[in-house]
Amino acid sequence: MTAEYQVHGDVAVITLANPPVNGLGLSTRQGIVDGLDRAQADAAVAAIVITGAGKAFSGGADIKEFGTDKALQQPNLHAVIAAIENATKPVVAAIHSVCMGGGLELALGCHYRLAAPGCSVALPEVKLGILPGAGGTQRLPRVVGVEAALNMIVSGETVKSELIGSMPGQKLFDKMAASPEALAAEALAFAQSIAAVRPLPLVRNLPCKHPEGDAYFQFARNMVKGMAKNYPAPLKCVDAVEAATKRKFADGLAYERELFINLMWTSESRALRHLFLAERAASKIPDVPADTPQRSIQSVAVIGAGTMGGGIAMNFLNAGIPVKMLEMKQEALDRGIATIRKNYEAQVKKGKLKQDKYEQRMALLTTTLDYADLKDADLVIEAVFEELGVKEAVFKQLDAVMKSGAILASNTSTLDVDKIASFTQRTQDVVGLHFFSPANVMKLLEVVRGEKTAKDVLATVMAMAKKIKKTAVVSGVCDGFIGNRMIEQYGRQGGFLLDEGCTPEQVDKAMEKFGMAMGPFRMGDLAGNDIGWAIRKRRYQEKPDMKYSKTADLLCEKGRFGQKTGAGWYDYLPGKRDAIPNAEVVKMIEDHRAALGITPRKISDEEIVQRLVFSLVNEAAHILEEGIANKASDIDVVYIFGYGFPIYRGGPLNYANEVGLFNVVQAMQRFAQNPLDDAKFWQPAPLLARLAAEGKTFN
Ligand code: 3H9
Repeated sequence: MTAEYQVHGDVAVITLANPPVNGLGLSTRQGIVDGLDRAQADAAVAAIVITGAGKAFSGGADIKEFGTDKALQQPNLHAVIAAIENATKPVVAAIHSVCMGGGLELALGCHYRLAAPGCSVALPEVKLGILPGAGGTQRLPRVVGVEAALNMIVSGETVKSELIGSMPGQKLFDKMAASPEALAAEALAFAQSIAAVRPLPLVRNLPCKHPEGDAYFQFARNMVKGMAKNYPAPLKCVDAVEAATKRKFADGLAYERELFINLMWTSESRALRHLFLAERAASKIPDVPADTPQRSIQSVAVIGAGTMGGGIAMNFLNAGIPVKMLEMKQEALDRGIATIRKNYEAQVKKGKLKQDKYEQRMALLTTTLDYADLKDADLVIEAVFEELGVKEAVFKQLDAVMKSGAILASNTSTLDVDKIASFTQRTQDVVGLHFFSPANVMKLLEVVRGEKTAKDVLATVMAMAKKIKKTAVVSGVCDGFIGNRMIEQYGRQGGFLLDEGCTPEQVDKAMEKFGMAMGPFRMGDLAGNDIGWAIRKRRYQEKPDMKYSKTADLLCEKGRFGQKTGAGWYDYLPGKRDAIPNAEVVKMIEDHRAALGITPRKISDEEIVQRLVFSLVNEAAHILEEGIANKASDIDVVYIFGYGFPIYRGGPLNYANEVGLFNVVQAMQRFAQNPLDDAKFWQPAPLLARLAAEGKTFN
């Protein structure tokens, strides 16, 4: 049983004990009900306290139980809350640290609530694509008012307990404890003080009205509709809270339950729940246990003050870690510093950063032209030109000067990290840290594990990623690692589609309608088409059999490198990012098509989406099978946080699971029949073929 029972004097204390956050799984729910029964049967007990062990009161329903039989087994959370409400002795919730979702709903079912300051209070279900399903939408408005409750429920955002405690007229907390440490003793004393009070107060009996009624909810609905876009849950939250103001409590509760169950079955909720677990799972490396010792990172050096180096440096400055930046020339350093300043100043102007914080961050930044000045850094990250010879020179220098035990990292996006490590005498200290541009904004960090990378280096950089608020995913060494290796196939399909009859605009629109932050051609213009060009030139040498469309090369030959040159697949006005279709580019594509003797055909958006997304899926299956990625969910995390894949689709592999792997393979077999496509590529990866044949998913 994951709830403990103790009696202190005449007060029984039920302690939720289901680490890490006291999720309300079956055994915890059963433990609460058993505790209530024991306390009521014991004549010496006058009142009951429910609290949580460790670092939470409760983080809510056990997310890992969703979709399993356990979630359905009695006592469900409704039954537990009913048992509390119907208890013959007063039940006091002693709340601390984290009180979220079902945890808050449980507390709202208690007769009294005592909260420690500093506790994070939320109904965050909407972030999982659902709504509070155990009375949260019906009880919270009764204790904090309709508007505050709707705000919390629709946003899912956390509010600190002391803030709620200070709201005039709030009835969520009957008392605030003096401190988290004082909570347990104060809860016992409070329980004794109200032990004899009858009738027992119930939140469900409080009134729930909004003075403007219909008008308010119409207004709220309009606001939420604009923001919710592809997510059904937020609008349902409005419906549920409105029901709290218009229906009898029991009817409102039943309506909430119906909405909750319907949302639970949506693909959007499955995607969000998948992503919640995937993001947390990404930080776990199968052969690097959680207790692996870590090296200390007190200072960082960055080689290269370009866009990438500057962005990387900002991450550490933001986290309060001193950075020393190295360049070959003073002018390059000056330019780099000016860019960092410009970025921070833009944040100050927007009110996102306080002036004194900006100054504190800049004070942590120093520069040098001399490698010897870097020697004491705990971590050095190289962000120089993407060419092996240049990397060799840098790593040889680093090997010569850096202190023993320093971690040497390369920000390479495609090059062989093992080769880079071999330029040093300390291959165990070398790792890839592939930041995504703009490095101070994008959440993804691909950690590239070399053949010799030491386990403590991996443990250290994974922990460091958390500190600088990145989501880190480990990739093995291969050309392009997880993300760029997959994007190459996606880009190739984009090229074939142009040859066969599409315009860049049609492809981009189809992908953006699917939910991508940007279609492939707008993305190329943003990243710089010359980068892909350089990679392709290398590929033409290394993989002469690989089939490519030549349109992207023709574009680059015209100098249309993208936004930075004001012209790429589209035109761009100075200082603006709007992509304006260009007739000459369309003509260039048509001429090339004619030169190849291809008669253009009308291609549906569905085909565009399937070819692009399933190309990611097939390459991902190879990546998984080769052990480059540890698990399927890591690949989804890479695509959501690094490539703008729609969150509500949960990543390419989650999407493939939703479509059904059998259907994915069928589509691939169709694409393989197209003589203008690459039939060899469309042979389903063995792993994919096997899973599809067995009726399984990537999970
Ligand atoms: C709900 O309550 C539905 C009801 O309305 C109706 C029911 C009928 N369950 O984030 P962290 C695990 S829906 C199980 O890194 P932090 C997490 O997987 C639920 N496990 O820590 C991870 O495990 P591991 C509504 C959970 O300190 C570990 O805890 N509640 C749950 O940065 C640490 O997580 C939510 O949506 C859970 N509910 O933040 C709360 N929550 O170590 C979602 C966490 O194996 N949770 N875990 O990887 C959070 O927002 C944060 O995790 C929390 C801690 C603030 C609690």
